[in-house]
Amino acid sequence: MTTNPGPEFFNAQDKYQAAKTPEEKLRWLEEMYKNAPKHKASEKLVAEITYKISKLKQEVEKQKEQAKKKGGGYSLNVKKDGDGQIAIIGMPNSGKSLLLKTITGVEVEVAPYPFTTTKPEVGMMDYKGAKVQLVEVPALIGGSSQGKANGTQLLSLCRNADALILLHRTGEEKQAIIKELSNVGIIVERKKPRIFVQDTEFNGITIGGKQFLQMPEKELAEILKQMHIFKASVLLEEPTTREKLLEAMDKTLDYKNCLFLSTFGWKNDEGLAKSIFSLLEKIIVYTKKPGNEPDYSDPLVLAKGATISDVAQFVHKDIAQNLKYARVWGSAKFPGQRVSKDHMLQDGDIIEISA
Ligand SMILES: Nc1nc2c(ncn2[C@@H]2O[C@H](COP(=O)(O)OP(=O)(O)OP(=O)(O)O)[C@@H](O)[C@H]2O)c(=O)[nH]1
Ligand SMILES: [Mg+2]
Repeated sequence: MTTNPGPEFFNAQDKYQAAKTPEEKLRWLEEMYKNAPKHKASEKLVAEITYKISKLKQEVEKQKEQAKKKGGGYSLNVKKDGDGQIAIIGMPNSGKSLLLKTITGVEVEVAPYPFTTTKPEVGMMDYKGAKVQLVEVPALIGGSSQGKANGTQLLSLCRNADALILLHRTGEEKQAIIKELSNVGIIVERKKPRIFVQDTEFNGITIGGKQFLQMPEKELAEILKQMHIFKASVLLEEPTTREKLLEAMDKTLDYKNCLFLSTFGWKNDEGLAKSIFSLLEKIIVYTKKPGNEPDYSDPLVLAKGATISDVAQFVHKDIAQNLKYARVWGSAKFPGQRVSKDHMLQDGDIIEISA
């Protein structure tokens, strides 16, 4: 019996052999893996590819780590302020300064020539009383991830931010920036895979959510073994191919929410402010004292999933300890319902704490 790979396989193999960087090699090896025949006679071929992939992954990760360390020389990072920091990024002349100026009112230079902005510019956006710090990152270019035009420091600003706004004049510009980000392990166009691998004390690998597994169990165990993981509990919450599993286990990746705006395609309105604020995955809630109106001027900005206990902590530690109950308008079943400490809040809720 022969292994009989198809033309896609050989095409990928040619590209692999011609590839110059470890990233490119990895990409084509993964392509070869996808197109390799999966039967008894080709086991050896597949095992070889798997081995090469795991070696290359290690090499790529090591490079990324070193790139991160190199960036430690000096830093442009902006101290965080407000309820979250969002970096505005894009190629030269993509309209970053105009966006920053329009939304926050900060005086920055907007000009038709490239590289007008040479250092991070900062402004504060108000959204329903929440404060969002916006930082214009000087222009990124093709090659930023290799350190071109201060790229290492600029991408470190991106890594440091809680979320990103990417301005682009064309689809190509957008893709080019996404590539620079992903070269340094910042992923914006997809979410972190919902695949969780946890060490356990028990021998062997247990798998929850097996219906999502898109490879033989033996292969999953084999991949973990190659990473020196022999005891683990694996939980799958989405279709899990080999590529997804490797991605989920890649600790060097940094997933960020990103709003993509076309240079001429945005309008300064409530919708834009809302889209920007929602990048932070936070909620805005208001507190009130018994018998008083809610204080709309001083909202609390909390992480999504926050509970009454979190609000009490914010108000006062002692109150948190002695908290008996709270009343909630909004997410409660009826206005002013009494709820317990672990009641989960929703955006816009009004909370009355009684100690
Ligand atoms: N008409 C129009 N012009 C825009 C828009 N956005 C940017 N521009 C123009 O494009 C040029 C560059 O805008 P900037 O905001 O300075 O761009 P930038 O991305 O900050 O540029 P650098 O700091 O040099 O990287 C300016 O001449 C702007 O007036 C827009 O939405 N509409
Ligand atoms: Mg600018």
